[in-house]
Amino acid sequence: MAYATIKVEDRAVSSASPAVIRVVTIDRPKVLNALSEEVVGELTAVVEDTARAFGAGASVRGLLLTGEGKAFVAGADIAAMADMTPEQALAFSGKGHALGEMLEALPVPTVAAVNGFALGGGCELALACDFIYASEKAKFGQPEVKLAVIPGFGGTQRLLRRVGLARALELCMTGDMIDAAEAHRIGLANRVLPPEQLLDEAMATLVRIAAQGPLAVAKAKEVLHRGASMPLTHANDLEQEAFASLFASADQTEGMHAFLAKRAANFTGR
Ligand code: CO8
Repeated sequence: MAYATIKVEDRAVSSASPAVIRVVTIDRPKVLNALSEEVVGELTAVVEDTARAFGAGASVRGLLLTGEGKAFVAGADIAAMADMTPEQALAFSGKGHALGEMLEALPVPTVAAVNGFALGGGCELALACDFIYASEKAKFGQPEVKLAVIPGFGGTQRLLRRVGLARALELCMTGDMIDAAEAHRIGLANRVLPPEQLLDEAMATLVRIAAQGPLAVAKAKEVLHRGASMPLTHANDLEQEAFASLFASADQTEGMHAFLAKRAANFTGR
């Protein structure tokens, strides 16, 4: 598929395996990769395609999201939003929410490799990924109040869930930017890395996950994301059912018997 605002590359995990990691680079560096409707539409298309490919048994095992140039994403495109009506803003925000929910529902792990500014919709896009690896040069923030609006791409709710109410309130109400070290300290970023190691380390994690049972990885992701907004007893029920369902997979038999036979497991995703 040809895209105008993003670059998409499937990178092999190793020469011995058909598995690939899909690397998606947002590519509008002149406007610091600001999210226009077109970018949101293309990201949605690539996430949908990845979900379809996994469902059809293709070997895509992870998605890495990053930005070209000095920004990850400096927010939604302010030029495109400046004259929006409330109805248009509602529709735009809806597209952002749909993308965020699709990323969370994707049955493969997603990493935001935040190479620079992740502001507004950019911070929200990173928050919709399973984990955030930050370059030492990264800067995070929800500066929407400076434009007299609020986050509209899931930021208020995902920040709240990731860093807690007090920190989310502070970030969303001051609009202050924080650096990578602070993002790590408050639990927004999983790791902080020298810029030249960022993509390699994000890839290395996805490659490590790609060696695990794919159905189990997908279930772990699903149970954690869905359980996060459920009462504990319901979330435990979800875990129990997911745990049991994996015992119907060939990979569970293979994984456990390989362990007992002291050999490497050969997972097939079935
Ligand atoms: N939208 C449009 N253009 C932008 C944006 C943006 N968000 N950010 C930067 N640009 C443009 C600048 O206008 C500039 O263009 P030009 O060269 O034509 O003047 C170019 O990118 C380079 O930017 P700067 O010259 O400003 O670069 P600096 O290094 O001086 O500053 C900053 C970098 C601090 C990141 C600065 O550009 C900035 O503050 N940007 C805006 C950040 C912001 O407010 N983001 C939040 C936007 S609101 C939002 O994201 C709400 C999301 C809601 C829903 C989304 C649903 C999908």
